[in-house]
Amino acid sequence: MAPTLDRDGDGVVTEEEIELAKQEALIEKLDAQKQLAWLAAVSMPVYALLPAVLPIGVDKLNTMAAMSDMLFLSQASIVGLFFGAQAYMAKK
Ligand SMILES: [Ca+2]
Repeated sequence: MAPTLDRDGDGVVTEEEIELAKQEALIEKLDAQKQLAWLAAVSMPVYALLPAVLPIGVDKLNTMAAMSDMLFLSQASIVGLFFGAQAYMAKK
């Protein structure tokens, strides 16, 4: 069955039930953003340590090195934007 806004099953969707659904949607969105920021933050050291633990040839190392600038810049941007948004929303 599809999820419904009518939580207590009385057949009526009240203002509180709508508000509750909105808050849950917001929390879900913030959780997803937090996961994304974590993934971005963790991927940087993992990417940096990969050549140390994996037997990677020089050719592939050169390719990884060429990609690392943009990758780190974009991942750091995601992390920075996440914390920037957190600070902005805390001020509001
Ligand atoms: Ca209800």
